[in-house]
Amino acid sequence: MYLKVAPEIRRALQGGRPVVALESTIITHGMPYPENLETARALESQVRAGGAVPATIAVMGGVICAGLSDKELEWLATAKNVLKVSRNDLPYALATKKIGATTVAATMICAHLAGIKVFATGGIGGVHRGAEASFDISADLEELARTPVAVVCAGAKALLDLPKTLEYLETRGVPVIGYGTDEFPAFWSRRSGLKTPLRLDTPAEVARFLQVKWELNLGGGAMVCNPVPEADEIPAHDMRGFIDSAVREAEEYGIKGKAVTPYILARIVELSGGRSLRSNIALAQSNARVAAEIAAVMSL
Ligand code: PSU
Ligand code: MN
Repeated sequence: MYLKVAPEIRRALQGGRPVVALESTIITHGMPYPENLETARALESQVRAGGAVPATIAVMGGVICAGLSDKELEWLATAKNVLKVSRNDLPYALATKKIGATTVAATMICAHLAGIKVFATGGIGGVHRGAEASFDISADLEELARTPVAVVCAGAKALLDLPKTLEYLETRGVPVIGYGTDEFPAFWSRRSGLKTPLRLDTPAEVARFLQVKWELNLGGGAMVCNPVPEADEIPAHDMRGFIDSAVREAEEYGIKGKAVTPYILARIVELSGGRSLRSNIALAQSNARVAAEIAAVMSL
């Protein structure tokens, strides 16, 4: 009723062909223009190159749109005052017919409504540093525990408290899979010093794992952690200074709630002279490709 699925995607889903969902908050709140638009297009191309149909998801005119035209992508990438929509504000964006970009949590919900099982993004939200005082824990984690969609990402953004993020995921029963790695990737960096609880090495292994999980009716999704390609990574020790400064500033300026992550990401792009942005773009593309390969095996 509140869902509009683009014809190409509807046909693919009906024919049992692979589809990969893509989020829109990365476009509106995660990257500056014009890199955001270039990335949105590049992610769709990567999904196609991997053998699947891309479904970028956003809320417009009171409906959830699964699959955006190039004009709509361009419009989102340049629009001001787009809502960042998570589970809590999805009905608000629909009821008021506002333009909303979906976060990982909201994209999972919408993908599930549309019947899409695999979703690619850059990095998920998680437990923020200082969460013991601020209680700032991304709704992405609860969604992973609840909604049966596999999220291919480069781990959680390293501006977060990664050990606490892993603990939270474990408590909520979310499988965290290192894709071809034993280590939990730290978004811009391949290494975090933390182990991933599980490891799988091929799209077929991930597809089989998901089949078993969902046949068991365990509920919830899974996190497939694909480290940033070596050529595009920024070693953790190069990132540390930028992250610390950006997190400290966000605190000093009293940035709160859903504004925290976009603020810190944008500051890190500035502080790193654009280096973090290039790495973010590359890792998101790599994730889109892997997600397509997994979706392709799943529909065999
Ligand atoms: N990954 C990126 N860039 C982003 C995000 C993820 O590479 O901008 C967004 C996602 O939409 C994610 C959100 O769901 O940041 C997390 O926000 P919060 O910490 O407020 O839950
Ligand atoms: Mn938050």
